[in-house]
Amino acid sequence: MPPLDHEDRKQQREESTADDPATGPLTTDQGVDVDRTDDSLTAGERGPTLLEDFHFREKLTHFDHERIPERVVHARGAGAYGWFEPYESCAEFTRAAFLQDPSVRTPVFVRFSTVQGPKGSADTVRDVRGFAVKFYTSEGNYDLVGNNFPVFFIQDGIKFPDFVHALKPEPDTDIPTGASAHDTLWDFVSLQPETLHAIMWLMSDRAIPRSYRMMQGFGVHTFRFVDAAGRATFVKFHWKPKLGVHSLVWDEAQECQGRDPDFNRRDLWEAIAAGEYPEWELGVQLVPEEDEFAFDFDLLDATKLIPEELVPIRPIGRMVLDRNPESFFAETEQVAFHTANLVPGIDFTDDPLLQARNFSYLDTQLLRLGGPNFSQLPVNRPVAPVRTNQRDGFHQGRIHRGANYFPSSLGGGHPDVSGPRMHHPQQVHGPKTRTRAVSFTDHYSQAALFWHSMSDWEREHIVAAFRFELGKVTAMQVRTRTVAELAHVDLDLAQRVARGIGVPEPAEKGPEFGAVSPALSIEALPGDGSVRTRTVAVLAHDGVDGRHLTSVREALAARGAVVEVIAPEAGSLDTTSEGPYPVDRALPTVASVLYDAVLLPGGPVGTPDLITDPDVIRFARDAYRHGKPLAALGSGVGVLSAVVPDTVRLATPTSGAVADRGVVSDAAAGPARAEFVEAFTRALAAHRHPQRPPVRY
Ligand code: HDE
Repeated sequence: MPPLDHEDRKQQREESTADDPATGPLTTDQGVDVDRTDDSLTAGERGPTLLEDFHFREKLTHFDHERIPERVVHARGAGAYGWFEPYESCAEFTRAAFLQDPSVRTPVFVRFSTVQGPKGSADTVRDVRGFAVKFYTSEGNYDLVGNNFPVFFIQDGIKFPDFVHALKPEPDTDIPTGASAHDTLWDFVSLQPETLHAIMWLMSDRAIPRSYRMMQGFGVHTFRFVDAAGRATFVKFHWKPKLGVHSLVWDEAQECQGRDPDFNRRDLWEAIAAGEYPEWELGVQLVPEEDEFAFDFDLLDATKLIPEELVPIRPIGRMVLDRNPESFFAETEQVAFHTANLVPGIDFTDDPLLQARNFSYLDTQLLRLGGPNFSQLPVNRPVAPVRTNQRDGFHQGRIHRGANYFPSSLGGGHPDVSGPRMHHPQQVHGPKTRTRAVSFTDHYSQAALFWHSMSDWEREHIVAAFRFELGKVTAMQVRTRTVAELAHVDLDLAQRVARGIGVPEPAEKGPEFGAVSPALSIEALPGDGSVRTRTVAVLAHDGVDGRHLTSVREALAARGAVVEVIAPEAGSLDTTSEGPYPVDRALPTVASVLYDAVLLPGGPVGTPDLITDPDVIRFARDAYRHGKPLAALGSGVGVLSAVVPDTVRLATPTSGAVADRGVVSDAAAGPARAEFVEAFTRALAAHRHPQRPPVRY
């Protein structure tokens, strides 16, 4: 089948470079079999190591050289392979081959990342997430190197080193790791209002995704599609996750950093390993060239989005990730993305941020991957044939044949240059100038658009995030200056933040911005309503009613959720009705922040232990505070109301299956009733229940 053939080619090329340790004994790098690797060659049993021990020297030398520089930004990441297929031909607006035929699947490699922290930092920090996609198309590699926010912090790439220096840890202490809550970042923000729109996103729950599988991706810049006739259309790219957009809450994200610093990476890996392949829809916003100036912002300004209400998103295809890498270093670490990896039919615009990126990515790979031949690494190698006159250099892996110059007659005139036109013949003129376009000077209206488009609970989280971040800033003038900037976005926002951080509330109103884009709220992105891959912790104990465990597990597993039975000790539980039942995890090894929901089954004995167990109390209370679904069955209902007294106000334990703001209970004994399972599934699908009354502990 042609589509699979194309995919297979990518895999076959990788396999040709993979080694098979099962074919024989350990060898040296020269292929010499090794008889013993635990002891060095010494002069006498207790004597010094001999210089001639080539196995020892090779082993140690290679180890000493194992590290390469980590990425200067986006150092920590996770990757996966998959494929992309268009829904229908996009020939109407682009000639890009991979967007023409719905029966052709193009292989992809995707790397998700955090930005600020080093390679060993935690996943669940407040940060932008990178969303970089490499399409191995039949016309060569196309990289869409995006983020999970649709806007960026600066407008011109020449500011990138300033911004990143301010964002990275303070230069004297190298503190904080993976965090933006420190003086230099906020100093920069308070002096550089163009950052404000992206800062609003950074303070929102978008900056703490529940899963890489549950976040949007954006190309950010305006690009150009070019059709076969050479007609260009402006385009913005959007990835929309099938599972919906879901986030953590800040308290949970922080605890997660300690409980499982690999939370997002593990989630991606485990989902793919379990056959739960994450999927995104690719959508485009198209703007005809003649409408370039139809907006009250500049299409070339990467701090602006095009509200979906103005230009709807047109779905054009889907991407599925279905294969984990085999070698983190060889694949995820060595993958080299570059905004200038384009295919005919997709082109740049003059966005000054994009122009800078087109320089930076190649430059950075030369250092990081040690020379100009990194495109030969398996993960970077195109499936399209490569015929180039580039030669030699460090780590040259190709044996080139024929001429190495153009034109050549001696090489038979190969390769010739008969490919399609690579660049759109855009007209360019103007004086050389180092200025910022006037059309780039509005920094507040879209920050305000974002604020006004949030639901109440999203706004509360944003205010809390500003208070947290600015509350950690030691320079009071930076706090005050930032709040003054926020007043230009929205006075209420600025005053609420000011009250929390001990600076005077600004009284002066900035301009009023009334625009709203409902599509920007997380509430507008619930996903397909399924509970697939959501994780449920069942807190059980000896003497539990086994029918609760089996019925809940069966019902939820049938819907694709992952149920884990957790007990104070590992091994198995004694149940009242079903004998011993395996325990998936021991309570001390897990925490509520690692699950999407918590369920308390019942049973005739043992509940007093649970009610007083501090781990159980913390588990259930955390789930409640973090807005997660909480459920109880049989005598578990009493346990729930004892350990989380606030739930009593929501669900009445005696009146059958009751569900209120994500708290679901059914005091009936025996297997979980369908009514209960349905209510719990709905609560789980909603992901979070932020409308709960404030917690008293
Ligand atoms: Fe990047 N960025 N960036 N960036 N970026 C890098 O390239 C840079 C920007 C993004 O998983 C670096 O290979 C400049 C916007 C992602 O390997 C570096 C500017 C967006 C990744 C670089 C930007 C991104 C990077 C570091 C301003 C979203 C990780 C290592 C002009 C649209 C890719 C590397 C991966 C990585 C430069 C701004 C996304 C230094 C100069 C805007 C997802 O080249």
